[in-house]
Amino acid sequence: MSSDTAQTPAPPRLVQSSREGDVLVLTIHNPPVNAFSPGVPEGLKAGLDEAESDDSVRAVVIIGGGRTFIAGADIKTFNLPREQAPDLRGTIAKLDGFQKPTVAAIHGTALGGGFELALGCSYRVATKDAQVGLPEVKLGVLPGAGGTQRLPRVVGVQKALEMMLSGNPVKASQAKELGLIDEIVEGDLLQGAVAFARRVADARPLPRISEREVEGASPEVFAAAREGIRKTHRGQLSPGLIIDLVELATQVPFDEGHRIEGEKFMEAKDSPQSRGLRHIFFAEREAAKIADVDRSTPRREIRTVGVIGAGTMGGGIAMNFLNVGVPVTIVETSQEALDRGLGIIRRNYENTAKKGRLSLEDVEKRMGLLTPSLSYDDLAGADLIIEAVFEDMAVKKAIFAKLDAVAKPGAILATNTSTLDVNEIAAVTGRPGDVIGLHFFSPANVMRLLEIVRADQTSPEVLATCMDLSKKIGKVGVVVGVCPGFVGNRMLVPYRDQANELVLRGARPQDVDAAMHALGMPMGPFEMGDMAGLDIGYASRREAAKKSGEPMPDDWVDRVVELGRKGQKTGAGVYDYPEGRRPVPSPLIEELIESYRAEKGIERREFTPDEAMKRQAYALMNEGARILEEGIAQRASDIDVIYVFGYGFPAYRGGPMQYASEQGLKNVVADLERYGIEPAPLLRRLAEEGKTFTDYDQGRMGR
Ligand code: T1G
Repeated sequence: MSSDTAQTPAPPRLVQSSREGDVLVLTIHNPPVNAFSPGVPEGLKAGLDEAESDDSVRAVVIIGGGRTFIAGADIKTFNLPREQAPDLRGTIAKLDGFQKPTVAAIHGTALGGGFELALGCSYRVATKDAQVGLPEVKLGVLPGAGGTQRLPRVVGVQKALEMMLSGNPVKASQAKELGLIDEIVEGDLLQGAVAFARRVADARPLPRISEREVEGASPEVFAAAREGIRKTHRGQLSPGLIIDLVELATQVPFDEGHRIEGEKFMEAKDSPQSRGLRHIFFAEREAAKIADVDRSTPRREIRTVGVIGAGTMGGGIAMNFLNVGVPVTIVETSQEALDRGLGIIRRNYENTAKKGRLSLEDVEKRMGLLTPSLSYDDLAGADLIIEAVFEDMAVKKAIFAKLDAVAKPGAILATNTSTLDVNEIAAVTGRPGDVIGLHFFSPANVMRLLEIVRADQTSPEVLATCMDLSKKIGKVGVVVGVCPGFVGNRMLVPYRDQANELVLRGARPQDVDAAMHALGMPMGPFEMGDMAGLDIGYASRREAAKKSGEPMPDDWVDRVVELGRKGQKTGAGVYDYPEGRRPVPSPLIEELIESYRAEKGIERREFTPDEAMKRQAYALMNEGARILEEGIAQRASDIDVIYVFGYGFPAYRGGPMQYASEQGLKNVVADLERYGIEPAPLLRRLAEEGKTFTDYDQGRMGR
């Protein structure tokens, strides 16, 4: 190689080789999850060469340092050119052909490529709390290092399809029953693995999964799997590829199937869908980082929680804490409201128990942690108090004034308001640093998104405590600033305006909703409006107009509400609901829209599904760009997390900002201008600079 060729720096040494007598131990040190990063394959291959050349070595144990076995390929390396990507397939091939027994010693989570590597070993042993799985489908890819060919050779077609299409891990005990694990090690894993390795050191022939046959193939199994993913993975690419590859494993020799698997993996990895899912994977984790709040910021301990209001939201919020063993005192204004609220909580738990997801004993344990009360005095000891009453500023202010008098010093005072000014609420207390917004999404015990609303004076400690708490209760916390609707609901306004505009100018409501179904949304704006209740938007628009002295709004949807059609709750809204919740286009509404257009002198025009979809998706993104500029959201990726976890935006599109970046922001601006929609200044600037929202985030976060 000529001297001036730039030497690619040697990868770091991430694998330590050591001896336990006649067993060579390869320990991977690549915190935090021992991802299969550059340096890991090199270390493992070197270790195997050492074992091969040393006759005193009778067997090899591979084990993860720190808290887990290899948790998968390093997702960050997916964008590397193929020749620079860590050679996972080559490492596993070397294991598969190795002439001495190799034992994977698993603790923590052996996932994806990590588990594929374990399947390439002769044997696998694990601690009892270890988990193994192939979650690649959740990243829009497929097990690309032999998993689609080896897994069915161990567990059969049906179970292999189940595991790879769900992407969910199985516990060590179940893995042992399935034949994926040879032994559960009690006590020290390394010692257990070494002892196991010694016991099998002379066993020949060495077991090789790649040499086994696949059991359980039938046309019906594959047909059922293909039918199933039409519902569970609507519009996605990789689930179908997984099914095809498992079917291939039943038809061709291992090496042929393995080769084709490698090709299909590259196809899936380079798809916009995988980029979207990988974007969300990292975005979810990035959202937990608060740019100007140091990781060392002290946290307050949350041992007990108070909830004010036992309505739908208050009850759901309380359940989040009961579920993780945190006692809750819930306060209402009347015994009847309290009884009703507790009844709903109990019924929710009992329904979960009926589905076998909770024991009756757990129901009682959780209900036992719930203390009903009619007095604020009972909140005096709470570390966190969450107000969840109806959206009226005067009522909320009165509550926070009372809390200021009753709550102990250091208690965090949170409002669950979905739109109101948290600064205004904080101002009625003498402790604005302890006041924050915790905006849960209904149903609060189910929806994973939690908008953590940072008021001007919210202290870093309170912010950091609430972010940690969101993870503890299984929520995805995203910090947002104070403005009407914060981030999620604020973006709904132009989204809904655009939907209404499409209908006003010629589209039918069902076409507008269908366009968002095509994007991957479970529900379009009109279905969502009918479900939430059209009267809520109607009332808040009027309230806002009254406050600001603007003229009363007039829109064709308002006419629907004025007919008493409030949505599902009145059996009719934009759609008719002849049987339960299934929306049926309504001739009456079609006529109402026609006459409204005539009244406004609007000439009807056609819209293609593509334009209908882009107008709506870009309306979301455009407002997101404004939100970013105002500093209401830390990152564009935070906005994506909000829409994926709170509003059903398809994760495989990566969220509204990522989706726009995928289209090319230059193209987006051109589309918006063609639609007569003013692009946000930041969007226009990024488009002119040929950048994406990810570039913006990296620039802003200095990454
Ligand atoms: N690659 C790169 N970084 C990863 C990573 C991975 N596989 N897994 C986690 N991280 C980072 C994560 O971004 C975070 O970084 C830190 O580690 C802690 O993660 C060929 C192609 C293992 C259950 O899909 O499910 O193998 O925020 O906060 O809650 O077939 O991480 O600290 O900077 O999630 O304790 C398959 C993905 C890959 C597993 C641990 N494997 N990871 O959860 O920690 S594709 C996966 C997880 C593959 C092959 C294919 C979880 C975890 P930061 P964390 P955790």
